[in-house]
Amino acid sequence: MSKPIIMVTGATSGFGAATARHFANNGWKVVATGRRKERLDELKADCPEGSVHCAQMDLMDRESIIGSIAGIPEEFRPVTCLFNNGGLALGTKPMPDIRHEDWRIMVETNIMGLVTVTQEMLPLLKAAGRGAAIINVGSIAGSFAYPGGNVYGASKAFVHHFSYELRCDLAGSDIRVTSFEPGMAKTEFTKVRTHGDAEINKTLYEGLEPILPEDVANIIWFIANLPPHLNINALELMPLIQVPSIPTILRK
Ligand code: NDP
Ligand code: 8X3
Repeated sequence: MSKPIIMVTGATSGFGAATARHFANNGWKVVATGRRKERLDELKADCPEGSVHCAQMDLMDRESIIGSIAGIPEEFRPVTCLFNNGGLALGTKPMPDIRHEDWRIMVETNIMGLVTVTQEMLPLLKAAGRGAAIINVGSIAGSFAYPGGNVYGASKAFVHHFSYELRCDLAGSDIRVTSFEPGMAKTEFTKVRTHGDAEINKTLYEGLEPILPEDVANIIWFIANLPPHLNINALELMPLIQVPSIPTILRK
């Protein structure tokens, strides 16, 4: 029997890298995408022979997405699961202390990149038939507002709602759609968000037990391998040390 195939966006780091490794080491084939070619090559070298196809892709560039998908070789088609994971936050400050350019990059990556990959991947997912799945990475930031969340949080609220819209549009097809919405996780996310502050990325998690990339890989594995008649619409995940608290009161 042919092996199932997962396409992972943002496979060069964090959730995406851990998920790509987990699937490749457990009998799936993986189409691994991202901008950093050397990291894609490292991932491929670490995984079982023939299990990974690397496709360099910039989520902010529609032509790059179309070209990468067109270049997926026959032996990595059809695709059973699309893990729409690539994305980022840029900036931690509340308005008006924001950089407009950061907002543009977040919208182009987290929103336009995700919808474009989805559209271009639909024929490959449809061809996989029963059991196909799209897993979109949202965030608790899409449900819980906080100062400095602004466009990042709004982009993840988009991911949640777009996932539900897709469920409607794909009704009657074999494709499941899940919005996966994690809270605090230790990846390179905060380094990227702070424009490269590796120190903050270390100290932020000191003394805490955040979600780890391997935790996410296990959950994506669970979702992708559910019986084909089941669909998790949304899955919100927090580490135990994070709580969904009541809205803040400002007393004068
Ligand atoms: P990382 O920074 O570790 O990984 C982000 C991945 O996204 C990288 O592989 C990066 O690849 C890719 N990416 C970013 N921009 C682009 C682009 N323009 N084109 C292609 N790929 C891109 O962070 P995480 O693993 O934490 O992030 C993964 C997802 O999880 C994101 O969508 C994030 O918003 C979400 N998330 C993270 C949480 C956290 O606390 N860490 C919590 C909730 C959600 P490359 O740079 O090589 O292109
Ligand atoms: C990342 C989670 O709370 O840092 O999506 O915005 S949070």
